[in-house]
Amino acid sequence: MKGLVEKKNAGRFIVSGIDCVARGNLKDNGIFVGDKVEFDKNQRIIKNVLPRKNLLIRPPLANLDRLIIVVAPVPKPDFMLVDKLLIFCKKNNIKAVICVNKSDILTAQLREVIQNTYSKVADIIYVSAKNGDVSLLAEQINGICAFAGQSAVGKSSLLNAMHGEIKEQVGDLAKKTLRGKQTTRLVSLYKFGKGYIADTAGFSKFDETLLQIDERKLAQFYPDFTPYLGDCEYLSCTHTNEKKCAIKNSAARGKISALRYENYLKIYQTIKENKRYEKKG
Ligand SMILES: Nc1nc2c(ncn2[C@@H]2O[C@H](COP(=O)(O)OP(=O)(O)O)[C@@H](O)[C@H]2O)c(=O)[nH]1
Ligand SMILES: [Mg+2]
Ligand SMILES: [Zn+2]
Repeated sequence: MKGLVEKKNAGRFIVSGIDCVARGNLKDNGIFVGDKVEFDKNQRIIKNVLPRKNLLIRPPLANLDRLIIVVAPVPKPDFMLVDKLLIFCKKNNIKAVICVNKSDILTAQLREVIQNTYSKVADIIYVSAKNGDVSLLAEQINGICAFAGQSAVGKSSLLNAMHGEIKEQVGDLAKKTLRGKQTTRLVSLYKFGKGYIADTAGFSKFDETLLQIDERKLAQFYPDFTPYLGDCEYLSCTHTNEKKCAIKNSAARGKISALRYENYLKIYQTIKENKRYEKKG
């Protein structure tokens, strides 16, 4: 039968609630939390790993479906981080959801900035862990989900607030573990609503994903640029300083968010410089 690897520790795996080991010909380090596997329930043996939609290195996690990118009025949003996470999601076939927490102190102005910047790029939801206003977030938990975002935006608070929201399903959800008190690098999946939440310290290595992207293909990871890409004068347009660049001109006319475009230019340069450095070094 088929199951999901929910936990992994020292050669043992929890597959859909059942303690298993891997069949002899399967290497333990080739099976990841999030893997869908074929296993023998009675013998408690994993027989086969099914094809993955993605595999992340840090955190070590397979088949991530959704990344909840949390931002808040305080600390001041780091839109560059959001943009990088969005590229990471696009590259790895992960659905991105922007979750604006601390709605209780959100100004109309910041709300407008967030809408103008991201409404064409990701689903945006507004919640408040403080007010227990988290039902929109709970509804978003579908498939394998993880949280990302700056420190102190309220990720732990949101998980705790949702804990109350979905009472009947959380028997398995260890509150303490989700608070990030775990010292190991191991990831576990916790059943939550219609899906799972990956209990992970964060996405420390997503910058490496950016380096795997050719800077000349970077614009392909910007869904908000897509409608205009065909209008650049040159097929090989880098969308940086070409005169008749539809992306640059759309950003100047406000059809594309100026903030998104500025960050695109910075990320483009970073990738390019890092590559030059790698070649030299
Ligand atoms: N005003 C307000 N404060 C919040 C909200 N959610 C969390 N906080 C506060 O933000 C701070 C950081 O929260 P925490 O959950 O530890 O953030 P994390 O680092 O992302 O896990 C704490 O002082 C929380 O009380 C909210 O919805 N509204
Ligand atoms: Mg936390
Ligand atoms: Zn262009």
